[in-house]
Parts: sequence; structure tokens; C-alpha cells
Amino acid sequence: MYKRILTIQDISCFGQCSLTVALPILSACGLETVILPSAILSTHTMGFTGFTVRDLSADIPAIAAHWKKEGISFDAVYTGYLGSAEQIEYVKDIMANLGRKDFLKIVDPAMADMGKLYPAFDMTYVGEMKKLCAVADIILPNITEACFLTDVKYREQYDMEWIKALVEKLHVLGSKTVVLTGVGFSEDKTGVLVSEKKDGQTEIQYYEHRKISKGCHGTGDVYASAFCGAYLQGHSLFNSAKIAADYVVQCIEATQEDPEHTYGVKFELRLPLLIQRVFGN
Ligand code: PXL
Repeated sequence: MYKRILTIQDISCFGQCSLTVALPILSACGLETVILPSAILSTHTMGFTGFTVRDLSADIPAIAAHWKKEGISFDAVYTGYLGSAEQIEYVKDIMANLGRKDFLKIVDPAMADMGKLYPAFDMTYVGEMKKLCAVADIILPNITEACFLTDVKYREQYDMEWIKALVEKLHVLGSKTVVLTGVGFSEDKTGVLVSEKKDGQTEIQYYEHRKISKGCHGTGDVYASAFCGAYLQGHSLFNSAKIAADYVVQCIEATQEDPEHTYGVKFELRLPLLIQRVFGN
């Protein structure tokens, strides 16, 4: 099955995040990958100062109109870091107009980490992101993003009860499926929690794995891209969540011994392992 996915996120020219990781990972997973750059930045915004930003919001309606005229449509859309709060309305239009049968809407509300919003964003953006999550089939927030989306105070330490209540609030926002990343209950462990609403009931599955280091840039994008690749290639929700988690761990392992490589992970070196998992038996 040859599927076509549209991914909408920024191009950080340097820094191994957003489109520069999503395109190669989705392609490696055998998906025809169409890109819509939300903005172009010289680097990503964490750990660099003086980066350039060009917001491409104004170009999006004409691009979408051209696609519509050409009859170009998609099996799935996956959004990440977007250029502006105003842009989110355009993204919702694309979701409403360019989907094929069984169209899947996947939103990574990439806007915050470690208790803080990324420098480019404010509460107006958070408000618009809530609306985008409301129309998504699957959302992939980390705990910080989940807190901003639900107006819950961020915590570093928590238990399963607190996580379950947080996830329930995310469902209330509108999304049937929540893949919550970075959920760990001890120092050296982290994991991913998958929560699905089915006939009014919540079904929760949790995959715990090793935590190698405290936060590497771009791993949220590597995770979401690998998840989308595995899921659209036919793996179950939980299996896709596990494949993506294991891949991120392998990418961090490939990077951690290089003290100069602080801006992203060497995800290219572990693509063969991801391909094996996605296409192997
Ligand atoms: O990895 C998320 C991301 C994407 N794009 C830009 C960023 C970040 C995180 O900081 O700054 C521009």
C-alpha cells in the first residue's frame, strides 16, 4: 500500500528537527511525503540566539488552493511546529478540504518542553493549538504541552493517577487518541502512554523504557515522525508508539558520546533499524 502523507512544520535549516527529520523518516517508512513548510528558520530556537525566522503563513492559502485545483489529496496529515497562531486556521482548512477516504489527522502540538513554551509562542498560540487538537484523530503531546493544552499546572513528579486525569482532560479537548510522551515514574526510566476513547471508555497502555539523558533537541519530532511512519505502514497504535520510542532511544545512543552534537540527534545512523522494525516480521 503506497500512502501519501502531508506534513506541515517548519524548516529549521540547521539543527536536525522538524521537516529536516520528518521528511527522511517518513520517506524511509515508505510513504510518499508531501511537505508544507510553515516557516523557515536559520536554526531551531533552543540553544541558539539571533536565529532568522520567515513565517510562511501568507503563502499557505494559495498553495492549498492550487492543490485543490490539481486534485491533489492525502491519506494523512501530520502537523508539527507551526509558524503563527493565524496559520492554524489555514491548517484546519487543509484538513477539511484535502483528505481522501479514511483521512487521518495527526497533530504534534510542538510548542513547549520542560515546563516552558518555546520562545516564539504565547498563550494566543496555545489557544489556537487547542482548537487544532480538537479536530485531530491522534495528538502527540509531551507532558508540558499537555499541561498547556488543559490549563493544568506543570509538574516534574507525578503518579499514574495524575497522568490519567491529564489524559482525560486531553480527551475532553476533542481527540479520541492521545499518545503522551516522556511519561516516567523513576529517575532512569521514561515512556509513552497511549490512551484511546472507545464507546465512552478509556483504554490505556503504557510502554516504559530506559531514559538515557535529560532532553535532547528534536527527539519529539523524531518520535512523531517514526510513529506516523509505523502507523501508516499498518502497525497498531501501541506497536507504533513502541517502535518510535525504541528508535528515539537508539538515536540518542548514537549521539550521546559526541559532546559537540548538542543541537539534535544522529537519527540518520539508526534509520536502518527503524526500517527493519517497520517492514520486518
Ligand atoms: O523540535 C521542535 C522544534 C521545531 N522547530 C523549531 C524549534 C523547535 C524546538 O525548539 O525551535 C523552530
